[in-house]
Amino acid sequence: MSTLFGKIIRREIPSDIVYEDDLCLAFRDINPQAPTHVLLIPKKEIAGLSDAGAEDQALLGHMMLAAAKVARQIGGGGAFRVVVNNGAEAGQSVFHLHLHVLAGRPFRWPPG
Ligand code: DGP
Repeated sequence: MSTLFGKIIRREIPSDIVYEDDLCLAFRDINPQAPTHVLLIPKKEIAGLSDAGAEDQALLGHMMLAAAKVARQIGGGGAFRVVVNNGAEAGQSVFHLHLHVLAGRPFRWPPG
């Protein structure tokens, strides 16, 4: 089922896109939790990480490398955090798989 991130991929709603390749798209989060807060999504519509299958192995690896590339390019060159919320109880609100790429401030552990 298509979500609003599907609409962002198809340019049906605007977003501040910072990276794109044939498999994924990255754009700034509308509600940033850090000076740099980018969402990296696969163009393939996968609802969440637990819905990915063995056929998505290369895609998921590609996304991790793309997240690091985005963090290097716009994250200021310092530390960064990558987060996947999987399921409503873990904080997922948009059911199209996405990596949160956060940078530009110190991060605490454990996360809330
Ligand atoms: P999550 O809660 O992990 O499912 O993260 C969803 C994120 O999506 C949340 O941080 C806010 C962001 N978001 C929701 N709607 C939009 C939108 O229309 N545009 C952009 N750029 N981000 C959005």
